Amino acid sequence: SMDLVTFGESMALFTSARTLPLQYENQYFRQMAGAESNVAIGVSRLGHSVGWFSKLGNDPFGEFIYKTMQGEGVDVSRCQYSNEAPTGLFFKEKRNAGDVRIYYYRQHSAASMLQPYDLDEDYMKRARYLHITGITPALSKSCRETVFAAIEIASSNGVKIVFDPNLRLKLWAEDEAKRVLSDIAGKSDIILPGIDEGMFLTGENTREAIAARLSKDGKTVIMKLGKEGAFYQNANENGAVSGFAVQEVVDPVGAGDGFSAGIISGLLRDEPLSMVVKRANAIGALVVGVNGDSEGLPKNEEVERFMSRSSS
Ligand code: CKP
Ligand code: MG
Repeated sequence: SMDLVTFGESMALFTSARTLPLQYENQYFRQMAGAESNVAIGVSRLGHSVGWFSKLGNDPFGEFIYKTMQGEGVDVSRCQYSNEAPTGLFFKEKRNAGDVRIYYYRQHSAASMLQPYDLDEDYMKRARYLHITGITPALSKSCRETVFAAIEIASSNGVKIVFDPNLRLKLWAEDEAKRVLSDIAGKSDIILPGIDEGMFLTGENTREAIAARLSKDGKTVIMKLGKEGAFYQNANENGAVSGFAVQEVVDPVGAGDGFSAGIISGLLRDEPLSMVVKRANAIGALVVGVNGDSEGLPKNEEVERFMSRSSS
């Protein structure tokens, strides 16, 4: 049985080799993207057992993703290839260090064809945690149904659900996103919104008010505040945990997923919540210092070293 199971769309990521508008770029580095696979890689590097699956195109990029996940020590036994549709693509444009823009080529991708039938209930119900992001339900109707089917399996078998809203307004309409993401939040045990996502979901605009709303019914909310750190709340406690100083933000994409990986790892280790959040902050800070969505995800030794050398 797995410490964590997660699923969703991973893509071949093409990062502009230079800092200039994408329409003028003709050289790219191929990397990998996907919030759920980022979290899977992060949690695996921190020493836990992780199962991740998707539906990949039966094409070179699908094989690249599959082998990368396998190489990270993630269980890919439930991952499938489809002959019906290709692996999705994703391009990153660098206008300048602080302005990284993204472009999706993922409509009608293989992953968007995930359906509830693809879930292995026996496999999922034995996990300790299920990680879900708000990207998957935005991909298609069948993906949305798959998310709700997975939630049902988890909640009827005592698997704790960790939910990252990951609001992507490039993928769906605002009102629909609000309705579906609120619905998923209501069925989750641990919610990891950014402050903007917290405002979007609750209509509140202070961290305390957002956290109070989202932590109702025994939930734990851990809200990301960027370089300021995070604010957490559950029925028993709340508090702010300051972030770590970052030398240089090389690439902000993937920081949230690094944070999620840190939270899940800390919860698996049964650490006190303030410590869990502090480690997650450290991991987020380490990820933004490295180019790529998942390349900067650390192993435990590196987290310890970073935390002992930095002041927060
Ligand atoms: O919120 P984050 O910056 O951590 O999320 C990044 C990921 O899955 C990235 O890998 C990208 O492919 C995506 O979010 C997405 O679909 O937007
Ligand atoms: Mg995010």
